[in-house]
Amino acid sequence: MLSKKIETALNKQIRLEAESSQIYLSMASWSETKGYSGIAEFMYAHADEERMHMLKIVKYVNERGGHAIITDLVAPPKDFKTPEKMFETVLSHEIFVSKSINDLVDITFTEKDYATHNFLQWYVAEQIEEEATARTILDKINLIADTKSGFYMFDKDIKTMFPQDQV
Ligand code: OFO
Repeated sequence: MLSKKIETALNKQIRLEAESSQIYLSMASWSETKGYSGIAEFMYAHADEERMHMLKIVKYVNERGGHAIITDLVAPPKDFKTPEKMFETVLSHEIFVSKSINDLVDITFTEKDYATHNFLQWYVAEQIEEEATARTILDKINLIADTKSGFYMFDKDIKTMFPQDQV
């Protein structure tokens, strides 16, 4: 049985994962309208992955005798200016999510909930991957430094970096 404190913290994380999914869905849509088809595919896949992160917690909370709450969500931005700025947002968002997961892990210690601690280890590892992917993409974008042909190659290349490859 989950303590109230853990249940509340996990519900907060459910909402954050759902909002992450919406942010990446909005990025996918923006990219598609700008003709960045590779980036759009990457972002659609990333949005699905975040939804899966959310669902895993929903099921865990209910399985442990809690109640996973599905709430309204903060609307994501709809314009991301440039792919570079967009991926900077991805990186800072993932750093924010990692901090939230770390705070959750801290609570499992104070609540002595080692099952939830164990459950969260998957997310700890996943966040390392997600931050690394965002950094790699930003490095690639910086390397091509706005050349049209370089960007064309990058947009093709990113299709091989789908987030679900890491799962
Ligand atoms: Fe990209 O974050 Fe989920 O966990």
